[in-house]
Amino acid sequence: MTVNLGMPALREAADRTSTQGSDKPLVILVYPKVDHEKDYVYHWMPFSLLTIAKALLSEGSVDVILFDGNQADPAAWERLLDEQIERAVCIGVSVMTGGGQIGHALSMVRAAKEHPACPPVVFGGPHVNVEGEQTARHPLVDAVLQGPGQNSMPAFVDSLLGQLRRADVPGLITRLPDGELLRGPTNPPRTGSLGAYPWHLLNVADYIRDDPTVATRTLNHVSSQGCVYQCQFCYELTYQRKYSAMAAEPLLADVCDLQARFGINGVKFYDADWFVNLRRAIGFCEGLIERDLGLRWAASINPNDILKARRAKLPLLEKVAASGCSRLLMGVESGNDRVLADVVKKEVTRTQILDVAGEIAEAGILGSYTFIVGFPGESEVEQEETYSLIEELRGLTPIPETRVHLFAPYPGTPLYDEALKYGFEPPKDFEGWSHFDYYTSLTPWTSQATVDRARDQTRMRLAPTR
Ligand code: B12
Repeated sequence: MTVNLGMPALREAADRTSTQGSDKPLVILVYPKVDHEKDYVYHWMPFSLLTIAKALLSEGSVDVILFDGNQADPAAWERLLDEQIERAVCIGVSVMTGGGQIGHALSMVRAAKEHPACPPVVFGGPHVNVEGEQTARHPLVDAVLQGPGQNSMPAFVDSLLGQLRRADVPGLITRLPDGELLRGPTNPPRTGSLGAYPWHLLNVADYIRDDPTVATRTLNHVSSQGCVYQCQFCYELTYQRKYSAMAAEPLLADVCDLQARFGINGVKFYDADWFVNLRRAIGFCEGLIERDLGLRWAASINPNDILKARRAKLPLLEKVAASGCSRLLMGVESGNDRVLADVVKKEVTRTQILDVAGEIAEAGILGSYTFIVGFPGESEVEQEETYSLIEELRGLTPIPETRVHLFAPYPGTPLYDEALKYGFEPPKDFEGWSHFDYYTSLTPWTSQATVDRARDQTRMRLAPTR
């Protein structure tokens, strides 16, 4: 949903930055719009930028404005530029591969560069982390920062303020006048410093959703970065950032704070895998039960987390259910054991998947299972096994959600290289990645029939359950 941000709303946005009268240099952080399937309403808070803003603000030397292209339109961007660009020391733009985000980012940067006072524009985010050099070569991009922005962005700003040499900015790649690339030192994969975000930079109320699988006033949250599993299609593997998570107590404090400030009654976690640390998970559940906040929540889980909890004799799902968790999202990927073991490296079998899904249903939690069809080299018989697994899972109560994705080769992942061998032709430049539309077939071996069937087998709960 695009909210047309009129003048009063923009004024409110300016107030949120608390920058009036401030003579500090300004950093403008931008999360460009993501294009979605029709009727998609879940435009969540840009945690990438909140994390970076928190690091910048903690140094105390700059002001920050955060502009979310999913909430405000191009006219609001123009107005922001007119009002603030003179004071800006740089514009930081976050992009992931696909979803049209790169195209929207470039339009916004083009508009900014029409202002004579436009400061350097620096790109970061998941796409940049894997295609840094290609991005840095685009004429509208002044620099890129690879890796966690909480490390690199404050250093980049210091370099613009003359307090650090450019060559010392971690993760930097920038074009020199002779066309050569200057590179800073490697940005350590250390992340951390999540939580207690500078919420005042956003109008948080705009992000609260009535989510039929969680609660009427649900807000998203990201409480960890990185993952410990090896799924061969996943970007996390490539990025190789060290897994780092907020401990249970500060996370509970964050949730309580959000409830007190914004009256939320649900939290949906978008961590790659919220359950990597089982003791943290149980600590969080116990804390919620103790505080009795009346909150419902949802998160992502790897089937191995449940198997690990069993081996460690931890009452994981019991606590999870008792604490108000209404939905668990699990990437199952395939119903075929060869694909699971050799292609995806999921580290579980079909039998184990059925087993853990049964346990989730018994705990009364809605399972939401995602699958991928069209892996390079996957046979029709193997795909049939995915659909038969979906049928078996649908026999559970509560009836799980199922979503079938088409395999999309994301750059940097092991299966991307495999896809190239099978004839996938990648976009040739930075701009080309913008048209990488994951809802359509991206690979030459995926037929329209495969696409249609995947869509047909995608069944999500769209109507409120209460
Ligand atoms: C929330 C989310 C979304 C939200 C968008 C958020 C929003 N505000 O609306 C929605 C649901 C819209 C979304 C959609 C998609 N997403 Co998404 N999404 C995520 C998710 C789950 C969390 C992102 C997040 O907040 N992370 C936490 C923050 C703190 O970390 P971060 O984003 O990595 O940011 C850090 C660095 O990258 C860097 N950084 C980021 N931006 C910037 C900017 C600057 C200037 C600098 C210096 C640094 C920097 O610093 C940050 C702090 O450390 C991630 C997976 C994950 N858990 O990270 C996937 C992820 C970002 N999505 C991904 C993808 C591919 C998509 C889709 C394009 C397709 C899909 N399969 O889902 C779709 C778009 C659908 C379409 N139409 O095609 C991939 C991106 C891979 C890639 N190579 O780009 C990820 C990584 C999932 C994965 N594991 O593969 N997504």
